[in-house]
Amino acid sequence: MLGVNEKITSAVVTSALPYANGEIHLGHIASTYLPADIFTRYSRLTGRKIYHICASDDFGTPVLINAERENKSPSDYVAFWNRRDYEDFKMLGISFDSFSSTSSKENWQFVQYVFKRLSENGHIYNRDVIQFYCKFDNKFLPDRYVIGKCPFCGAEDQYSDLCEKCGRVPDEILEPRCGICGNKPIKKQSKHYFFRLSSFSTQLKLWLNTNSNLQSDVKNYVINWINEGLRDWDITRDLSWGIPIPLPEAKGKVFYGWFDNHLCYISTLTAYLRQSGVDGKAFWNSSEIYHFIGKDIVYHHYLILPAMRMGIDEEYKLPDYIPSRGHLLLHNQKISKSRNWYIGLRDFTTTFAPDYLRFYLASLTPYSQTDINFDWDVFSEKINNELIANIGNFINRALSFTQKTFSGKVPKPIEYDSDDNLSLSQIAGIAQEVGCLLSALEIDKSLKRILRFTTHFNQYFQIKQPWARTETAMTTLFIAVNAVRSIAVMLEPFIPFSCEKIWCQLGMTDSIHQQPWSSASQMRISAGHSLGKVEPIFSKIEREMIEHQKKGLGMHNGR
Ligand code: B3M
Ligand code: ZN
Repeated sequence: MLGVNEKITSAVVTSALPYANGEIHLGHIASTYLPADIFTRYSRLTGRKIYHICASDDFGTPVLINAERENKSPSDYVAFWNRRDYEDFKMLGISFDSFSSTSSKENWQFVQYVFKRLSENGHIYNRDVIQFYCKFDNKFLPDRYVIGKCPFCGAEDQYSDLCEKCGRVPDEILEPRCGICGNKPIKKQSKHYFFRLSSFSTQLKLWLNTNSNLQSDVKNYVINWINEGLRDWDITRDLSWGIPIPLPEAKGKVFYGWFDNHLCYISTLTAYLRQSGVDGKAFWNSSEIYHFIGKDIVYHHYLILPAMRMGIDEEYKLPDYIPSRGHLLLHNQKISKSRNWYIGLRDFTTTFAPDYLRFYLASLTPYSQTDINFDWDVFSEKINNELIANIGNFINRALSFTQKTFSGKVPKPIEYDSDDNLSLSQIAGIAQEVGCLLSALEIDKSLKRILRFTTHFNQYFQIKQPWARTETAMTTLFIAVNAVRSIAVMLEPFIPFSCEKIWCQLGMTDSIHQQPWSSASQMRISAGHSLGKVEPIFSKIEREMIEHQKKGLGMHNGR
C-alpha cells in the first residue's frame, strides 16, 4: 500500500474497453470507470506520473451484424460509438489520457506482432473445427447466434452455448436455427488457430500465488479453475471484420476479439507516449500496472491476458493489480439492455449533475466483487442528506459567514482553544488517512472518512457559534475556511466539477486539479486572503424528479 509520503512509482491504469456497440450505462460506470477515474485523479494529485488508458472494443460478430442492420460499414459504425462513448465519459468527468480503439493501426500491428512472437515460441497450433454456418447470411455462426432446444431440459429458444433455463451447457443444441435470419444452419469445417493456454497452468499458478496485490477471494477461484484444467483457446473467427491472422494460409480469418482487445491497453499507451517522444515499453515496464474490470471478465484478465504476456517472454510486464468489482443492480434486479432495464449514462447526465452520480456510486462501491444496488430513493437521500446537508452545508456556512462578517476576507486567528486545536489536528491527519484508503482502492471507505471530517466541522461550527461569539469568530473562520480548502482537494477525485466551483468561491485562481494532495493537511489559506463570489454549490433533488425517474424505468426506446 502506498502512503502519501512513500516513494512513488509511475503507473498505468486501464479500464475495460467498452464494446463499440451501444451506449454506456450506469453498470459499466460503477464497476470500472468511476473507480479507475477516482484512483487516477487521486494519484495525479499525489504527484504520481500516471496515465489512464481506454479504447473502444471494435470487433466481433454483434458489431458486424448491427452495422449491417443499420446499413453502415463496420468501421463507420464503430467510429460513431467510439466518439459517442468518449463524449459520454467526458460528460461524467472520466479523465482518460488516451481513448483509442482496438481497430487502430497501432493495435492492428501490435496484435499481429504478438501473434508472430507466440507462434515462434511454440504457443500456437491449428486444427480443423466443425462449426455452424448460415448459407443465407454467408457467415459462420458463433455460439450466441445459434438458437435451439436444450437437449437436457427441452427448453426452447436457448443459445447453443448456454441454456438459461437449466443453466447447463449443451453439447449439441437440438433443432438449431440461425440467430440472425432464423433458417437452419449447416455444419462446415474450418481451420482454426489455438493458443496453448493449458501449458501455462503452472506458471499462472505461481504468479497468482506470489502476487499479493491481487484480491485474494478472486485469486482463489481462479486457482480453482486452473486446478480443474485449462483448455486451449480458439483465437480464430471466420469473419470479414477483425484483425487478419497474418499468415498466407489464413486468408479470410481474423482474430477473436478477446485475443486483440487487451493488447490495446499496451498499444494505446505506447502510441500515446510516442507523441511526446517517450518509450512506451520502458514506461510500461517501470510502472505499476492496474487493470480495472468488472467481475464477469476475470477469466480473461487473470488467465488469458497474463498467459499471453508470459508467452512473449514478458516483453511487457504482467499486471500488478486487477481491481475487479461486482455488478450494479437496478432496484435489485439485474441490469439488462435487452429487457430495457438500465439507465443510460447520457440520460442520467442530462437530468442530474454528473457529480451526483459520481458521489452516489462512489459511496456504494466497495473493493470487492459484491454486487451493489442503484435505487432512486436512496440516490436522492444520499445527495440531499450527505452531499448537500453535510458537505455543502458546511462549505456554504463557512464561506458565506466570512463573506458577510468580514467582507470576504479571511480573518486573522487570535488564539486557539481546545476545540480549535482538535480541528487543527483533524486537518493535520486527514490527507494521510484518506490517501492510504485511496491507495488501497477503498473508494467507499475514503468517501466515508471525508464525510466524518465534514461532520466534525459542522459540529465545530455549531459549537463555536461564530455568529454569536465575535471574540472567537476570527479563529473559527480562519480554521473553517482552511478546512473547506482541504475538503475541495480531497473531493476532487470524487466530484471534480463541484470542486472547481468550491475552488472559485475560495477565491483561488489556479486549478483545483493540480493541487498537491498533501496540501489537504496544510493551512494554505492565509489571513487577509479574499474569497470569490459565494453561493450554494448544490441544489436539492425534489421528490417529483425522483418519482418521474421511477416511472420511466424500463421505458427506453432505441438502444
Ligand atoms: N469489451 C467488455 C466486457 O466484456 C469487453 C471488455 C474488454 S477489456 C479488454 O465487459
Ligand atoms: Zn442466417
